[in-house]
Amino acid sequence: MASLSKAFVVALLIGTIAVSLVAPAAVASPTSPRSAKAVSITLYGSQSNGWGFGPNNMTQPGPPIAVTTGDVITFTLFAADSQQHNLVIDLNSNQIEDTGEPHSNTFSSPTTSITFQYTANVTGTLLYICGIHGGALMRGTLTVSAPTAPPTDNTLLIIAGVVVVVVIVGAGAAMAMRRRKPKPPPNP
Ligand SMILES: [Cu+2]
Repeated sequence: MASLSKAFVVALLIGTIAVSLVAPAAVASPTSPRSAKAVSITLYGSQSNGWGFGPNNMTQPGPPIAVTTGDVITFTLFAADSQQHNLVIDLNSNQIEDTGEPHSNTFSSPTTSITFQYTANVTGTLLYICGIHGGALMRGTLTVSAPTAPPTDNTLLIIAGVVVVVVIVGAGAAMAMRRRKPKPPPNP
């Protein structure tokens, strides 16, 4: 009987080791940081027509832009009307460029672009505007949404649990079979 309970303890140990090996990986996977996405947006600006993704579809307000917090946006900027503009991330949505708000250099060419990179680290509904002409003439919404949590992957934990159950059931079955084993025939 002592050897049987020993077998059971060994089975439990194996199961425990299996769980301890697998569980940290299962717990770690959902917390791994989401990698930032690169987003490319081309904007054409015009004092009289607002903003557009192309030179022939500018509107005021311009097209809404939606990204996820942490995304790195690269704006490619043209001035459809050959006037001087700049692109401002209007963090407080007051439609004017405030000190400290991210902004591009000025641009004035309908054919030669400049680029402006902005990492969307402010979550919320913001505006993009022209700092020279103001949001009253040139603006659009920039929606920055918090990333949704990835679904928790419990596959490894489930596998570990199954391993434990199989080991325990197997040990129990082995014990039951040993108990049922008939006594050896008496020596003649
Ligand atoms: Cu402008």
